[in-house]
Amino acid sequence: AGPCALAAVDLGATSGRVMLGVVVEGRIELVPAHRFDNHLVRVDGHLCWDLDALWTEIRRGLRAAHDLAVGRGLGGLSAIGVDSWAVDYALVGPDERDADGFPDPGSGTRRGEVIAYRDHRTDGVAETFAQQVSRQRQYALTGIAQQPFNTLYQLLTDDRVAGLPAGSTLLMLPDAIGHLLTGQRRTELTNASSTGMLRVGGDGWAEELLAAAGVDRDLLAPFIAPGEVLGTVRPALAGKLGIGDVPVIAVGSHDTASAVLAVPAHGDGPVAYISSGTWSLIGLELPPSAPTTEALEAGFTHEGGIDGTVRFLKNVAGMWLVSESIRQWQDEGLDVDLEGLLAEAATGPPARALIDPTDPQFLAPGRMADRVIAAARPTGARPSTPDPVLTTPAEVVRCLLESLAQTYREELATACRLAGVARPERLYVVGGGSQNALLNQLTADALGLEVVAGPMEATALGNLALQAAALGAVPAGRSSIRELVRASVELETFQPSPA
Ligand code: LRH
Repeated sequence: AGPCALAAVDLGATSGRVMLGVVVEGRIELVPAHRFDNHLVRVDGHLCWDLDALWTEIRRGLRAAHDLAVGRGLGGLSAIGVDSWAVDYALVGPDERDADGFPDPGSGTRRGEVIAYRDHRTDGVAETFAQQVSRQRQYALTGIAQQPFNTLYQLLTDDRVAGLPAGSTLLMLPDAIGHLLTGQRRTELTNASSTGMLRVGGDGWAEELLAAAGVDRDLLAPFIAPGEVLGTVRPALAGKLGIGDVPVIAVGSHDTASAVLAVPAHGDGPVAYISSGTWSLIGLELPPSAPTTEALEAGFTHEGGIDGTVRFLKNVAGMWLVSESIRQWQDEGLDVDLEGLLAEAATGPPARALIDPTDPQFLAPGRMADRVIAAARPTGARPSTPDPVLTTPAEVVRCLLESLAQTYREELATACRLAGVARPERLYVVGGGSQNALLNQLTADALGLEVVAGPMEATALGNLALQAAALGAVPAGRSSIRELVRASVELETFQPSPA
């Protein structure tokens, strides 16, 4: 097949991007078409995402990607795929009808804001719901870790749902963008698993949970599997963007599903990875298995992946801890940035104190550095060090990175023990956080394992690679997609220090 041009819409909690992927001779060349900021906004007392602003940037990005493709003599885009963070959703009203009663797909408007998963509205909801359906029963049904922000718990507090007119739909964020693009309403399966309402294995909704939570089945759109065509860009929109009738392909729309697809691993054995960004998602890619009580207690989840795989992983607060701390210092007028702090932390002494990055107290935004300093406990060697043991921003950053590395060591060991798999030979770190050389080295040292870092744009690459496979531009299947990834990117390897 000749070269083809694909666009990945890839939304992260702090930034979004539209990437052009040019597939040629077994490689994907990644060309940034448009990057934009994303951040939480407060509306009516809730933390929300500004979907209107994101939609404006997405359209700009698609036009830019199309222009880049044309500039390369590729004629335009052959497909588009969308991924974002999981669990959050839009409520979309029914489509308008014309004078003859025919619906106009894509005309249904959003009802209210997209409330963000870090909002306080779900405080205590999971605990209350567990009195109705036990934690064990929920876990046996879905295999999903009971985090406060699961879509199920968000829905339980969402008083807007009761007032929705017939024909309204809950669309997960990438599905809502798919609806804006094509007018089609579908629920992509990898992201559906993040709701905490899908049966483990992904063969349908856990009806028992829907009934217990009072979730109306009609609110949920039919499923679509990654690799299937969602639809074609609506003619009016395609006309405005000047991009023609481009198909939108469902990808692993949960960003972590796309990221793990782009892990540059060889072979079929269990792959150990960290998808490192706002969160550090650490775990194993496994065949499906029944969720166990031990895994529930250890906080591990079974997210639905590509090719029927399961992402058996734990959510560890990742670069969020660092970026939120930096936001506090900058608000206080300190002249600090990530690059400078990492350089200082790398040459500074080892951390004198550590925190637990899985502690839910770090979920909410605001005054992160203060919370870290208050929570930090002196490391074993100096238990009597008086508080506070962290004083400078670089010390806080060093504490956060060492805390992450220690947590990775514990959680990977737990994952292997629970899954009954041997300790892996190496750990793959993908995503924006894989650029953090200090963290990679600390991780290699803490685990005593080789760390392979990259690709940085794993979510976009996984998104593009699945589109390419769906179009037949590259062979389908995880191992050929990973071969394509390896041929497309430069990786860096970190060996554990001899000491
Ligand atoms: C990472 C991520 C993660 C989810 C969280 C809500 O972006 O999708 O996999 O747990 O956001």
